[in-house]
Amino acid sequence: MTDSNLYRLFETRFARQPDAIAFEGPEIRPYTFRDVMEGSARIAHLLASEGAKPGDRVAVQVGKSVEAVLLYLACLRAGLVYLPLNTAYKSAELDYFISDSEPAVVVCDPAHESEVGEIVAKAGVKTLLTLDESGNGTLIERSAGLPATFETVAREKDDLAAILYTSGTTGRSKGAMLSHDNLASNAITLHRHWQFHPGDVLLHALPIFHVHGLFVALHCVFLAGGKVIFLKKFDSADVIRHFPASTVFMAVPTFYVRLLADPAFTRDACRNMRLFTSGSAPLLEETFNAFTARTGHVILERYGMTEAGMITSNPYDGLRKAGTVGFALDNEARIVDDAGRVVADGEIGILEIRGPNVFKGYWRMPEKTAEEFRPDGFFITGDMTCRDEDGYYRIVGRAKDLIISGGYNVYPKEIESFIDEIPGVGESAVVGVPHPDFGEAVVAFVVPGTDGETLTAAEVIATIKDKIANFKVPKAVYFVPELPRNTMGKVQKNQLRDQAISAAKA
Ligand code: MLC
Ligand code: AMP
Repeated sequence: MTDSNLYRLFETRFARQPDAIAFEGPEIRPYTFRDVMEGSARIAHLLASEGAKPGDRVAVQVGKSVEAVLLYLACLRAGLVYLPLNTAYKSAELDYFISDSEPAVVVCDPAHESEVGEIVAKAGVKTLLTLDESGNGTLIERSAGLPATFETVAREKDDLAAILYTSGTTGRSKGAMLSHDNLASNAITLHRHWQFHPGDVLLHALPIFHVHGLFVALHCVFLAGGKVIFLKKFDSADVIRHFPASTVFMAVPTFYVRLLADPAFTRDACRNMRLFTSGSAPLLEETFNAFTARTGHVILERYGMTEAGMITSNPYDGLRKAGTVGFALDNEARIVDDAGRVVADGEIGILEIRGPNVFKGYWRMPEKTAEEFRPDGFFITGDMTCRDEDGYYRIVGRAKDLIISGGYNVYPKEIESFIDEIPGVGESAVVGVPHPDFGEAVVAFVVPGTDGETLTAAEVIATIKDKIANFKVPKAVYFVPELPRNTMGKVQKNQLRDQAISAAKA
């Protein structure tokens, strides 16, 4: 069997320069590639000694630290399936992810140990370990004395490397299963396409529990053997301070909006940069143009999703067109109409893709998986797309009822079901409206029930804030006597969106 373990690919680069710096940053000590290899080996030993076997899941909800990255690499090495969870998720959300994925090990922040402990006990998970944002916790204490080498477990191409939950249009989140080859093929493609090289310094300000910050950013720099300047979170002033020592920056559009609002963000600050990429949400043309005017750099916009990593990208050499996401990467792409026929250039349809980067299906949801694939193996992205006369793809909308706020996905159905449970609520509808910072913001419309005359917007917000991740909480709640419906009884969300935009202006 040829070994397709993704870590092997990284290790060839790490081992070439063990004493070079892999990670550094204002809030962390420097880590060499030797530290990365040895630290991940120790954690792999600990996980294996806890009885976690290849194919078992390791669910992780921890703050951003290099140790969290080492934990990810340790899972790859031990053949375990890494399952990162957004730190904003609350108990009810966590409960679902843990009971659905049945992990062998859960790693959480020590501050949440008792509440996660209850969930873990209920789900029958054997091992709970802790890791805080400074890289301390039982995960590190208990692995510290273990051997610094580990025989990386051989994996086949289709063996799972990670499961990332994406919310479902029907409310229940779905675990996208990503194989070693899904991740490796995409990493190799991006490394080549974006011309990564050993001298690269990636300024990393994204969270590391989603595809963008974890796979896209880190895999490119790992394959290059470059260095990461590791920031705990995005802050304009910090980022600007570190640009002169960096060459590459990957961002969601909100980062660029915030940078442009800061007068300290200048052409001079970007003097050593070679690449700025944008994705996870649409980049407004005005942001794209303002960025070029300010810095002289042209943002490279790319498009992707959890289920497939990066799908299209503007060219590294060649015209990067505002409002487009460039050309298909190493996957096939076609745009089809409702009847499944390929549309002509310039016409809008749904983008479908097929290739080595496309995931293996949703965890324990064969029907959902089947619904989202065509018989010939193309995956239906749900993104409304058109291809222009030069072959560039434009994402023009979404067929799926999805809001993307600051790069995070919010599915209205999930929020509506939480709101509907509040006493005094008759029914609700959630829509996304344009937001200057987050691109889109979540707002809710509530029809009070018979017992809901005194219910207030503040009460609705406060009630669901306890239950769901903060970024999903509506920024505004409007009360209406009824929801606008078409003759089929379907809620007319476009009308609600217009209503919310007018209300915000008033
Ligand atoms: C934070 N808040 C948000 C929010 N982020 N509200 C809506 N949308 C968001 N994205 C809320 C908080 O709940 C809080 O509310 C208030 O804003 C301030 O919180 P904060 O923690 O101080 O915010 P901040 O740190 O400034 O975070 C904003 C951000 C962050 C843009 C830096 O959201 C972020 O890092 N986004 C990146 C998301 C990402 O990596 N996506 C990649 C997905 S992968 P309150 O009420 O408590 O005050 C993918 C595939 C692909 O999509 O193609 O890449
Ligand atoms: P996620 O489920 O978090 O992986 O989000 C994937 C979705 O983000 C895609 O299906 C798109 O709707 C959206 N997306 C990602 N990149 C872009 C982009 N550059 N422009 C527009 N939408 C994007």
